Amino acid sequence: MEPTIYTISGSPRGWRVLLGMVIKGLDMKVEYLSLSKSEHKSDSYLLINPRGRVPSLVAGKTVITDSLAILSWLDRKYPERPSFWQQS
Ligand SMILES: N[C@@H](CCC(=O)N[C@@H](CS)C(=O)NCC(=O)O)C(=O)O
Repeated sequence: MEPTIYTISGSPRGWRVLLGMVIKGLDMKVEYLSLSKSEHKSDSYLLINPRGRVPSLVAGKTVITDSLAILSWLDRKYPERPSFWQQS
């Protein structure tokens, strides 16, 4: 299943993940939640992240609710262009 990133426009932690996607050359689905409508506190989003925070990644049964953990997961799933410096 195609990974989906949930974020809010202007979220610094969301930017962190979107920037990581750009660095890695990934074109993934991004769902923008409305801050003014509190969509990050909606019942449906709280099923993804009970803390009601963004960003989150959903890929099949995999749900990750922290920006650095998302970047780490993306690096393992798409290792071609690593985000993190690796010692050889
Ligand atoms: N440790 C989390 C922090 C996530 C976080 O605090 N996100 C903020 C936006 S940058 C948020 O969702 N704030 C909304 C709220 O707390 O209601 C991460 O790095 O992903």
